[in-house]
Amino acid sequence: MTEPAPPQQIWPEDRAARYRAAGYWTGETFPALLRDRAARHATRTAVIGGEMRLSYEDLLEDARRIGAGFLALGLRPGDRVVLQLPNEPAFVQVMFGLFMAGLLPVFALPAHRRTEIAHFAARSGAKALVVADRRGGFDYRAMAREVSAEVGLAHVVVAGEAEEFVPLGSLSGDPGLLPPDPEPSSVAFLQISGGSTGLSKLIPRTHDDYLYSVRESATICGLTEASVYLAALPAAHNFTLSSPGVLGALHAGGTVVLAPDPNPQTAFPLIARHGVTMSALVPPLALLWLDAAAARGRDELESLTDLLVGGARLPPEAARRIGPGLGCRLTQVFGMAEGLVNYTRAEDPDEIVTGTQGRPISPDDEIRLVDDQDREVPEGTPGQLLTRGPYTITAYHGAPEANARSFTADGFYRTGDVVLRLPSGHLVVQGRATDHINRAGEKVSAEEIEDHLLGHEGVYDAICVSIPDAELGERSCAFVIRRDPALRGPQVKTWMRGRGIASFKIPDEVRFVEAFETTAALKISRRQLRARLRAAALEGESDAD
Ligand code: OOB
Repeated sequence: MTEPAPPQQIWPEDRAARYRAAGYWTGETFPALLRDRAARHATRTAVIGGEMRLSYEDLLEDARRIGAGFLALGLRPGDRVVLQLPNEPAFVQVMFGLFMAGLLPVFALPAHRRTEIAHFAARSGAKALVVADRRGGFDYRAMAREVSAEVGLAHVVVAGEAEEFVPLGSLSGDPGLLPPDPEPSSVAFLQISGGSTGLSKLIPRTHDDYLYSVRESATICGLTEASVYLAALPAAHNFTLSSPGVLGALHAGGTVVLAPDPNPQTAFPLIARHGVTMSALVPPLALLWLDAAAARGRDELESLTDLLVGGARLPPEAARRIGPGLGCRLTQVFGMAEGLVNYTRAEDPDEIVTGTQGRPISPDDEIRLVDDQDREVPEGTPGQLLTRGPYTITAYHGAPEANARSFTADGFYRTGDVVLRLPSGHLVVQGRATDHINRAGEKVSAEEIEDHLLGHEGVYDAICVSIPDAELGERSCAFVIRRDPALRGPQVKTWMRGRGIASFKIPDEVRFVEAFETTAALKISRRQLRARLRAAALEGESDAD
């Protein structure tokens, strides 16, 4: 097998020169950032999780030890390491440990399972995987064993009881052997795309581009040394990691508190105990927090000044309730792991904060709204959002076909979102042009689910669509033509679970149909079929099983 090429992310030279000249790309790198903050804020608290509390100095020391430990295992700068850890201090320690050693984290989410982790490892050419031992009744070591057998990992490092693997606590090496700082224009890590067509793609982000978005995000959101950021959603997700997130808080010299889950019963006491000032949620969780605040009272939320909401559409009526209901300021965030992030601003009038998804971070974020033929739509008309700029990727890693689909010839990323732009530059997300299900902020590719369903011998064909859902925003519904008339919905779901995929990808509903409508002359595309089935489902025409 040939070694996969190392990830790269290249902007055309004229644009790169412009971004440097404008002061966006400063040449800072992640190792340099941590060293600098440890020097400036040595004894301040950087990270809190459970009963553990790390100062900036501690974090630097741990990162150096862990980074050197990875090198001592035989990994070399530039190697990829799939990082799948829950919201615990180990996540931050290992992330910075990998940065210190010039190793590239591939950020998986705790919900990912064998099939997805194997895909990330194979696609990135990862040499190692870092997991927790067991969380929420799931044994990540058993999963690591299966992944390793499938894709041949050289090392599995486990936070906790390691069994036959390498215990995270045992990693050590000579920090003197850590490599020099990486090139600021080199890839620092790989994010996972939400994926609207088929399997998730890998998103290479550079030190230059990511640190620009982190620094500006921290400024826009007003983070300072006094800020305490609660990571309630998974820390590895782009929203929680950088918008402004864990990295924004550390960039500002503030404190990160890691919540094991985002539910009010867990999060509210943490807010009260640690004086949390800011957190970030997807819309369904924001509504849950509102209900909890109404029921429990707002005493525990005294210190909370800012709540960011993003990842999926926040209806204006819900947006209006957040400020008064939680006693804090709402910021809407419309972002994507591929780059572009929009925020409403502190100085925006209320109707902009509640009625739009913000405006871009950078004056050099270029926005184009186009129709199906890539023609610009008239002012004031919704269009498909294309974007390029100083922190939006120009290509996915090792995916030429996806790149041809997802980027224009002149380097704009096709977000798949349909948006309206106000004269003020604020964007209002209207919907999307691609087929994914945004299930409470988790993006599920219709195609990926259909491919799984087609693997079932009792399934002749399947189409997966999104259906509006009061709690989740959207839920997934699979329309199935069965070969086996005895096949039932619960069986299909159980079988899907056995495929080793994140549980948010299991169809919420399975409906059986006799046939998919096709016209006599022209076979209609799966996209058109999805649109028709979605419309039919909304009218309640098919029978649920
Ligand atoms: C964030 O990142 P991803 O990569 O999980 O998902 C990106 C997609 C967007 O293309 C859009 O379809 C949807 O999620 N989205 C929103 C939204 N924010 C994201 N749709 C409507 N309203 C919003 N406010 O989800 C993400 C990354 C960084 C910051 C925030 C969110």
